[in-house]
Order: sequence, then structure tokens, then C-alpha cells
Amino acid sequence: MKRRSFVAKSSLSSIATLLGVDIVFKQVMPDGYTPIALQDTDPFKLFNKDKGMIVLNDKPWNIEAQAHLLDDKVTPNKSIFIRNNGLVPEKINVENWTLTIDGESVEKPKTYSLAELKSKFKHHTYQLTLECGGNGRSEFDPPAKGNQWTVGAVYCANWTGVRLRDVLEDVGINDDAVYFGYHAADVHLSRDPGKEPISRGAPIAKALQDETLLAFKMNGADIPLVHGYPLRVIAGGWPASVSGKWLQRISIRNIVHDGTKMTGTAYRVPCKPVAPGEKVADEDMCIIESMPVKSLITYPKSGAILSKSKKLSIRGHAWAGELEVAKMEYSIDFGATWNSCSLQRPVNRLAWQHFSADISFPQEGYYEVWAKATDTNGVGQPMLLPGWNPKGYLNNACHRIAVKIT
Ligand SMILES: Nc1nc2c(c(=O)[nH]1)N[C@H]1C(S)=C(S)[C@@H](COP(=O)(O)O)O[C@H]1N2
Ligand SMILES: [Mo]
Repeated sequence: MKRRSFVAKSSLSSIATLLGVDIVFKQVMPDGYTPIALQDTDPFKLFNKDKGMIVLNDKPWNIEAQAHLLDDKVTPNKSIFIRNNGLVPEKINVENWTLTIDGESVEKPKTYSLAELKSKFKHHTYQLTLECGGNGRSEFDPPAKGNQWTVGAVYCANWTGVRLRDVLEDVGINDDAVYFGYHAADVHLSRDPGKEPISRGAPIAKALQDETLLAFKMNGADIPLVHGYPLRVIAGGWPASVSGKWLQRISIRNIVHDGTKMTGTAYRVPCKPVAPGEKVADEDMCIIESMPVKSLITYPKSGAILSKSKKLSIRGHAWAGELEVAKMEYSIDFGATWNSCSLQRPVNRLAWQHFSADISFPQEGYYEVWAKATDTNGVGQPMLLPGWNPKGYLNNACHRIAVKIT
């Protein structure tokens, strides 16, 4: 990883944001000097992450959790994966931060300060599950290019903000609105200010849901810088790429939003199943909307050694995009037979659900515990791999852990 040894005076405010406190004698700090607290780019220190997180890339930062780090019902910041397409914004001035609503389907664009957004509209808090569309990509064969996420690009945090719907009502949008698209303050890897790292969105119906927020708090505190401080649009249950961090502008479009990573093959899967390795034409690729049913065993950690005299209590979470999880099962015989887990209802729509089961093993030896969720449409997780797709999205195969009973 590259050392960042020179810092321009102009980025002092973002240094203070990273440090969490002000640099008291910054006026006399030599120009170009990097405070030693920031001289090493240790991501665990920089982003307050658990040492067990796995760094997949450092430019841009892409860091994932492991299943056992996601055991909490509400994911704490230290276990939340990071997926950046570009560089974290360097100059954030909260006092001057604004959100503009514009686009073809808006008569008169309107700009709000952060303070206005917070004071003018009612606040709401929801637990919302965000999963990267590429979570699980590492298992596809033939392999797909991109971050090789295993299982850890998912979390469910508490998000507090105002409803996007309330703000759009205040602005007034035309009947021909079909999509919203976000624009954000992060910087393209090339540092070309004319290029956006990512600018995605969703159909207008998603924008108008109760749970779609313009959030300014995560887990009861300011959103951490790397997760979108000071403002983020949150669209739970959809690929997390729809939830734009460092939000500055939302365009209400009269066409499907055509921002960066909305077109071509990005965040799209073949409209009809294809054979592994098959070439698919751009026009036969469809935009990913609601994420598929999935689950994760968060206790015990895979590889646990346990005594046969005690029952093993497993636990974890399950989620199903826009739907709810209706049934949760486990298998200890490689999917030959399934037993039911107890499953809780979500605390609100689009929050993940918690499951548990007490398992007795017939004899000592090596076992795998497989977990399978089924959604309210009766669709269950595939046992080993779902349909192959060129970009390696939507791997919702059963999570599996190894246990040794002695
Ligand atoms: N502005 C901006 N928003 C963004 C991204 C980004 O690179 N820039 N990455 C998206 C993608 S692909 C994912 S998976 C999620 C990751 O959110 P997290 O870093 O809070 O886990 O943010 C989304 N929002
Ligand atoms: Mo993503």
C-alpha cells in the first residue's frame, strides 16, 4: 500500500474529519506535512474496522467482513464492508453541504442545506439491509472480473434521515418521472473532475417507499466518512450500489437513469439464464432490482471444534430484498435432508431477520452446516451456485460452515 506523505493545506479539514478531532496548531503546521497519525494508511485504524476485516483493494478501498464478524443483530461500524468505486471526497464542509433535486421531471430545481433538510422534514429510523450486488462473486466459475467478495459484503445498520418521498413532494415532480439518479462528491480514480466514479438510481416507485431515506445518521451517530458522510440515499433490499454515498444531487429522470455504472453490463444480469462462460449481448442484460433471498450463519465461526456432549446452537441472519424470509432451514448432511430453524420477523420492512437452531450430531467427526432461506414467494436459496452471469452478481448460494465434533 502506498504511503501518502504529502498533504496539501487545503485538505486539512478532511484530515480533521479522519482524526475525529481538530488539529489545534494547524496554522503553524509546515505546509505539506502529514500528521504522523495519518502517515500510515492502515485501513483498520483509518476506518475503525475490526482487524478481521479483509482488504480486497486499497485504490479504491474495498474491504469485506467475515461471517462471524456479522453476528450482531444491528451491524456495528467496525464490521461494515467498504465498497468504493472512486476516492473518498477530500474536502467536506458540512456547513456548506447542499442537496439539489433536479432533472427532466422537475419543473423548478430546488436546493436544500443540510440544516434545512433536517429541520423541515420528519425524521425516520429504519434497520435496512445493504448487500453489494457482487457479494459472493469469488465462487463463480468461470470467474468474473471485479472484487472477489466472499460472503462479507452485506450489513444491516440503523439509518436515520428524512424520506426522499417527502422531499420530492416539497419539490414537486411531474407525472412523467420514471427514475431517480444520484450524483455524489467522490472523486474519479483518474481525478478527472468531469468523470463520476458512480451515479446510479432506481425506478421512481422505489424512491417513493417509506423506507427510502436521505440519511444523515448511521447507528445513531454521524455517518462515518467512508460510508457517505454527511448525506446518503438509502434504498434497502436493492443492490447497495443504489445507495449513493456523499450525496449532493438527485435527478428525477423521465428516462431510465443513464449515469455511470447504470449502462452497458454494470449491475446487470442476463435477462434469461445462460450457460457458464457464454457471451451475452448488452441488450440482453437486465438491471438488477430487488436482491435475491439469502442467509448467513454468524455463529459459530467456520472451523469450530465442538464437544459432542453439548448441542450446537447456531445463529445468523436472513434477508430477501423487497420480500420477507418465510422459512429458514439447516442441513448437516450436505443438503440431503433439511430441518427447520426458528426465525424472527423483521423489525421493519427491508431489515434482515434473525434465525437460530439447536443441533445434535449423531457421532464424532467432520460436518458441514448449510443454511437455506426461502422467501414469501416460495423461492429458496440454491445449494451450491445460482445461474452463472458474466459479471458475477447475485450469488445467493447456501452459506456453509465446517464443524468438527469431538
Ligand atoms: N458515491 C458513491 N456511492 C456509493 C459507492 C461509491 O463508490 N460512491 N459505492 C456503491 C456500492 S457499489 C456499494 S456496494 C455501496 C457500499 O456501501 P458501504 O461502503 O457503506 O458498505 O455503496 C454504494 N454507494
Ligand atoms: Mo456494490
